[in-house]
Amino acid sequence: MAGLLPSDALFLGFDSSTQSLKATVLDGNLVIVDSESVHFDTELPHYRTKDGVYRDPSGNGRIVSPTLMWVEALDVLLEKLKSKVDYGKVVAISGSGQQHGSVYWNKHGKAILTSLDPKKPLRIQLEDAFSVRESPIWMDSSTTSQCRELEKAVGGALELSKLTGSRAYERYTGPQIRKIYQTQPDVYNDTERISLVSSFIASILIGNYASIDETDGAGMNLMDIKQRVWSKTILEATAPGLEEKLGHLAPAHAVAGLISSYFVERFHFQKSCIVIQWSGDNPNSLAGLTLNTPGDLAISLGTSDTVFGITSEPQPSLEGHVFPNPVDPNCYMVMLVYKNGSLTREDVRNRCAESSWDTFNKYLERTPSLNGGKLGFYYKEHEILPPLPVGFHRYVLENVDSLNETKVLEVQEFDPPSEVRAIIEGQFLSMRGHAERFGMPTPPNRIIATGGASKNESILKSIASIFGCPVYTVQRPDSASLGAALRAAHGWLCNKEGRFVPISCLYGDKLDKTSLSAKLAFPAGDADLLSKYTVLVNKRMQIEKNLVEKLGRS
Ligand code: 5FX
Repeated sequence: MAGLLPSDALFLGFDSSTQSLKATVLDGNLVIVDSESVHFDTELPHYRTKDGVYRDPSGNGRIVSPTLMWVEALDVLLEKLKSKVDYGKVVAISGSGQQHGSVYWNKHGKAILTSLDPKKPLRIQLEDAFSVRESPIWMDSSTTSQCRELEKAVGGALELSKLTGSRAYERYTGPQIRKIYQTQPDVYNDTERISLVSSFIASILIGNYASIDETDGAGMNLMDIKQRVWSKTILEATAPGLEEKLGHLAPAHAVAGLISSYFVERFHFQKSCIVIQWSGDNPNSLAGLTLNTPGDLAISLGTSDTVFGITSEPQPSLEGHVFPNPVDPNCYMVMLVYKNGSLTREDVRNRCAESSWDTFNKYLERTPSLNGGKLGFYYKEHEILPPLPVGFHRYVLENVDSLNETKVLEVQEFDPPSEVRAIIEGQFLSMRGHAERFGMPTPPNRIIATGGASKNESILKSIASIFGCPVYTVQRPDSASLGAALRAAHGWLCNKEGRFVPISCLYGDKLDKTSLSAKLAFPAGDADLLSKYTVLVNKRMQIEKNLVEKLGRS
């Protein structure tokens, strides 16, 4: 804006997420001009994924996705978008990838990438480029022993967190790489380069291996978060020769490379179009939501639910994650992640609300705040936070309204409307409890809600009551691809100026004229109700602690 971006230029942002590949196109005024998506299960049914993934039926927690499906999705998406968007006007591209997922290029990977034939689709050319055809993704929970080994190598979980921003998590890429090295040494030895989902698609776009960016790199348990370099101690504890397979790190606003001739010839992109480093989906959402004030929180409601904010003084702990901020090298983002997000809400909707969001919302509106003391814990997948296995747990707290010492009774089931309120209150009480414990402010200044479920007003109202702050929404729930398009514009500007430029320069005081502005959806809930929820949060955290002691992964 303010003349910093050419008015006739376009900026293209992708989001390669768990269930789909999306694209958002911004013009030089930061207004969305087009968007498109490819849904994996329905548009690429030959991969036979369910929700974009394969779950190991033996229940060992292994969850992967077919790497080639992501490639074919790019073929299909670019075809779909070409009738709507003049690719010749796109001056910069960036993207977002589900965090932590990894791709293993074999010894032919680079040669294949650098000689793509524009007459053929990508999928058939990349078929033989990988040493393993199925990529471990963020939903995987099969690497508990590798996590403990990495923590031990640096003196414990807290030490690993101080060094890398997180204790070891099963879905993190370092433990995943170690598991491949231990269980499939041939695959590991045959691997020339390891990419994250983000750097993987950037590699295809530039026709060469793209660097991993420092922000998504922090989701691997391998990077020294302060120095922003690979930690030699942890690399050695993970697998031999790993540094070479990872390549260099790069800041998120840096240029990954020029678009490859494949896309120039096949889709008529201009030769000078640059690809800005791709990053993780949550960091891109942070950018897309223009989060820039400590005290603002974002809640992203998608396949995973995440809560994040920014800080200049991170204090990594045993809970949550710290990543470099993708649009401000001087500060960090802090984040909590829940695996049981939209798919678990949908499960309750299907079981209790006639598979209808209207009925679900009617039940939510009809039941009282605090749910008469009915508290539920719903883990359809092994949960990350808290680390609990698949299972549903329901309790009734007596006298919840009077704030007296209550008796807690475990029960087998709730009536359908109470079950609906129990999952929604349960998810947000947990977010509030863990966000407070992680040092995020309470009540926050404001919450910006994004992701598919942020369209649901009944859910937003519950967030405003439980957190006691106003809730804002953005024009479009797909903040990750929007954030990627914005980062494309930001990277383009930094490159043009030859120095880092604060991202706010792009919109100045004209944010409300762009597609990035947020609007008030609900004011803060009332103070009396907030204090009752405060009591309920504490009770819930106590019950959760007991569950973790009884059933939790260490
Ligand atoms: C973040 O740490 C996560 O694991 C998830 O939010 C994934 O990024 C979802 F794609």
